[in-house]
Amino acid sequence: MAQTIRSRIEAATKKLKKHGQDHLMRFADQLDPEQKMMLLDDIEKLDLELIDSLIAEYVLDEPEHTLPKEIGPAPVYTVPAPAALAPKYQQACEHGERLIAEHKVAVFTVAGGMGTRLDFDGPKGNFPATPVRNKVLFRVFAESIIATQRRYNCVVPWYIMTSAANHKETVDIFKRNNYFGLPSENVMHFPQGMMPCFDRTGKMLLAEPYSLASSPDGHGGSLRALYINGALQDMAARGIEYISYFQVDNPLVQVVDPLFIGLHALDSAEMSSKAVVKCDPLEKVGNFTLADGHMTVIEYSDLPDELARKRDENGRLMIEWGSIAIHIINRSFVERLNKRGFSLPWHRAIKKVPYIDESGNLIEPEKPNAIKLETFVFDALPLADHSIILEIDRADQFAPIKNASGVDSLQSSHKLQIERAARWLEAAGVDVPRKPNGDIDAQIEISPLFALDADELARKRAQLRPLKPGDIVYLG
Ligand code: UD2
Repeated sequence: MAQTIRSRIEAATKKLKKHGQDHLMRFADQLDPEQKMMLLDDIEKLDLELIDSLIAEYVLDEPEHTLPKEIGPAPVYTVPAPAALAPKYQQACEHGERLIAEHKVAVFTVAGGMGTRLDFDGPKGNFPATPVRNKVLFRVFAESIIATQRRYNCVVPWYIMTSAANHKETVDIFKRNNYFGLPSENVMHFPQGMMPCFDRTGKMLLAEPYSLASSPDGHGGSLRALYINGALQDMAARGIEYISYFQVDNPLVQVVDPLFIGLHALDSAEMSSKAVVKCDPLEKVGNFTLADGHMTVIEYSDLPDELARKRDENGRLMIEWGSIAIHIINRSFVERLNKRGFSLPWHRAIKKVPYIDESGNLIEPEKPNAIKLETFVFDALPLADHSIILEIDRADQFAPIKNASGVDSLQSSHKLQIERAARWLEAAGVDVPRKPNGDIDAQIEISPLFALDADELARKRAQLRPLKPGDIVYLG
């Protein structure tokens, strides 16, 4: 055993030296056997050839984002349906419902991010998100899945991508909560890949004398993680053809949308997206464009302000559609990408990353000191043979919780959740009290188990009572 470890250390040191990274073995002699194994496990997983090329391209150099030559507005299915397309929307809705009922649709949540902006300790999916019952995000999605299964008398399996930093805790949360009411065999957790963090000279950093500083490889890593962790095989065995993809931070997401799935399937698309009209030309969302003929998202940070503000002759923004990170992705598309081999472009971010210095001290940097590399799932859009975009009403489906305060915070999300519930009640004929400034004068929460949409709520009109100012109402 001791011999094996010694020879592994020698081999790792030799390999690292060749790539100028042997400082990672600096403390190896002082580690206990278990720690030595941990360090070796980290290092033996590294693809040092790939890392060398990433360092040259993205760490030592800041690659300039080159915009595609021709950028034009992306075609979008708008809502409500334009008169000429009303029959198609109707047909799509029915087709989507059939695909759901035939067990061909799975839900996929990416929950591997670190959630640092939220200042919350633990997996973001465990963040209390709803305004009355403080249900955590995972419970909200689980209730939507249960309600969908009841409505269509089907099974909708749920795949959840975690990361090394939160995998165990996420699985424990599901176990402690009895999988939020879902059968455990229909819920699968799997971790995404990790990427080492680099200092500005391209050296990998140590988080401990026995482990590398690393971070999740971005939600683009989900396309590989689905494959290497057996999720795609599990889907194939269940007959799943369509993956309904969304981020963990949005409690208003419609986890499975028949219209979206139907339009995507009728148009033989491989990866499609939902979009909103941006509320500001510089809103911090990805921008849908047709770039050199391919559906493409340009992240807000890569879009020059001048282009973001450009308007056509009718005064409309040329690039007016924002991505809210909701997609339908064909299982066969992800399989094809993985079998043929694919790579997504890397994006670099400079962040504060604690590290162990040459003397073995833990340094907590005050300023950003390290480079993290990530890939983005929407960079797979141009690889799809065909892609559609469906507009959604932002107020109805988008209330993300990303920041501790201000824009996209718990406070703004609560407000949007309550306003949606109020609109659904008003549409059902229930009076909702408002303050003089128009704000809703009540706390309202509607569980997806009570109503998945406004129409379902209206059908339960007989169970609804009028609201008084200051009421706290939970419909569950
Ligand atoms: C994302 C989109 C932005 C817009 C917005 C809508 C990017 C780069 N930008 O911004 O265009 O659509 O969402 O809300 O995506 N995640 C992982 N693993 C990772 C990194 C992230 O699972 O390695 C998950 C994370 O848990 C979260 C989601 O991806 O659910 C969003 O990640 P983010 O917070 O980095 O992206 P954001 O909100 O700035």
